[in-house]
Amino acid sequence: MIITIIKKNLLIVATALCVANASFSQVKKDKGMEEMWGETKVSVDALKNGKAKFFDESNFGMFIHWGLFSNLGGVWNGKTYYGIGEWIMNPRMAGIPVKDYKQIAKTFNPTGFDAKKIAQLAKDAGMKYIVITSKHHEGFAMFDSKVSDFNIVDATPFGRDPMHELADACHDLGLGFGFYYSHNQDWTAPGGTRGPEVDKKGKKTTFKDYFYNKCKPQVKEICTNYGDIDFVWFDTPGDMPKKYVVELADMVRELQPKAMMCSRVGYGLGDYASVGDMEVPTKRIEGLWETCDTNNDSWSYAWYDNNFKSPKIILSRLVETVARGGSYLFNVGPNNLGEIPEIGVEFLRATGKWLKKYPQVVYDADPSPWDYKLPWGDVTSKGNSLYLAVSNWPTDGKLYLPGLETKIESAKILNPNGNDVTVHYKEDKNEWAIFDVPFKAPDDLISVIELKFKEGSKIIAKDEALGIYPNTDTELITEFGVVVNAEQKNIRWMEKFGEWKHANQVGNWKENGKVTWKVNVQKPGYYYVNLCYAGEDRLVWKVTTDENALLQNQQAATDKYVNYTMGILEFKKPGKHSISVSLVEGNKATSSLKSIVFTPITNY
Ligand code: H79
Repeated sequence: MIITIIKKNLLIVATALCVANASFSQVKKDKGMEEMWGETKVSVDALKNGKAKFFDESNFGMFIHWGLFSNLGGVWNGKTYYGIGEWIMNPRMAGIPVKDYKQIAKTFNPTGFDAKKIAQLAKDAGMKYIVITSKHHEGFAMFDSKVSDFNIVDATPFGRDPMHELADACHDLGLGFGFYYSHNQDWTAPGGTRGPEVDKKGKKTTFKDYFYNKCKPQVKEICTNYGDIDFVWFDTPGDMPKKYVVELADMVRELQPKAMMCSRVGYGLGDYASVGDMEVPTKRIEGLWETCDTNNDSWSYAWYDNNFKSPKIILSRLVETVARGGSYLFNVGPNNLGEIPEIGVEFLRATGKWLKKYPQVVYDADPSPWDYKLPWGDVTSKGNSLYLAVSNWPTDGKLYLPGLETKIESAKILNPNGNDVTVHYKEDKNEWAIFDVPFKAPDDLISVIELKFKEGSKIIAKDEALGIYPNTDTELITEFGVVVNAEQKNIRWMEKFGEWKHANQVGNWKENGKVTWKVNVQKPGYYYVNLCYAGEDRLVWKVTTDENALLQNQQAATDKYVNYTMGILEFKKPGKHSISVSLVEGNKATSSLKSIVFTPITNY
């Protein structure tokens, strides 16, 4: 079966050529991630029966990580452990023995928990649904469970079921609601992955024991006792045997036919793909997908973690996700009292204020006609409109847009407090549209320019050539270059325990290895060229253009990606060019190139 999904209007084109197991559209991801977070095949069945509509249009939801780990807040026995707080029990963090960990419940009394307040915050933030951890890898049920007494009602002085309160609050406010459930890992239940290998009586246990004694019956509870739910968000399937995943997914579909399951259930059984933790993809992804991100660095509350994303960063990452075709699930971590740190609350409220002004940029919006973000911000679309969401407002009164093929009919700055402001523009012969914009950004956070096109026209951006901008830095990532005699690969790494960084890079350089980008230069002249790379010792890189410009230089290299200046490069003519980077000297195996950055040199 050949299937095309045109994401937002849920159009499915299927030919009659039926092949078993082909009712999936594959989302591109590297293998390593699949091992960790599950395959990312997206079933189109969800689209067919329409249950994906709510998810697809919402584009913005609240994720909540809350559990016993929140009572620790990153501290065990007086020592702070840095990294994702919900992993504090892990041997690579505090290494807390199961029996000690279970004791934490005795002091967990989140009297500040106010479900209505949290649901109202999600609503004020412009989020359309909430997904909360009903049981994370620690194995502690944050709901009233008859299956295991290691739960918030039976094991804590709190004695309430906060999941009930939150489900009700969401339903009252018209928000969607769903549960996260760690189905494979359970570190305190015998037989759970990374859990004890023997039961209380010392009898050896298997994954099967955990699955039938705890996982499946608890998933039944969350799918039965909380009314209609919109999401069941499983995580880290690892090497959980397929038969259990199938059994679990079947049960969820039976009990909650409208609930969307993310791909992390495993074996391609999800309704939509979940890309890597904290990853906003750099390139357009087809199909239904989501990225989950967190409001600071950890998922769960950690006392020291004050690195909150500002409203501008939240909005930029949200718009960027929507512009690549996805939905943004944004996490908060209530503390030991059940309260979300105030700074996170304030920033979310400001985020919501902006979304109230410009809802059309995000809700039910289609992706950008460009596959990637632009230096000044990002673009979403709806019908015959494009929304330019400008987070880096130009300081010289000009906003540049490269490669637009469809003719613009009009442009205006959206002004929710008054009249929209018409923007004058011209389209030059090298396929740039140039807008005359005010020197001061119209909006303190992200300003929006709406471009209108002829009714019914398909808005197309030519992106075989990447714009080199005359008034801002242009970063070209290796993902959009053509690579020969070297290896292009998405990689991820941790700089703090569990906090993932992602990059597309070119490594494993061979003789004559080269990355070449096609570019469209708006203005000829001099540009500083920086290369962002990691490697060893010192490296010599060479940059050349089709106009025979040559730049070659040696700089230091470390195992972290750093921007190094190579020198000045001249483009003699405007328009299409090619630019190549190669490694001349240095350890070819460990050198990794991430991007090239052009900074225009003006006013000399
Ligand atoms: O709930 C959040 C994370 O706790 C969870 N997913 C998000 C939404 C998650 N569980 N596992 N992972 C993410 C992958 C993490 C793997 C690692 Fe590790 C944990 C890397 C370092 C710590 C396990 C232990 C793999 C290497 C060491």
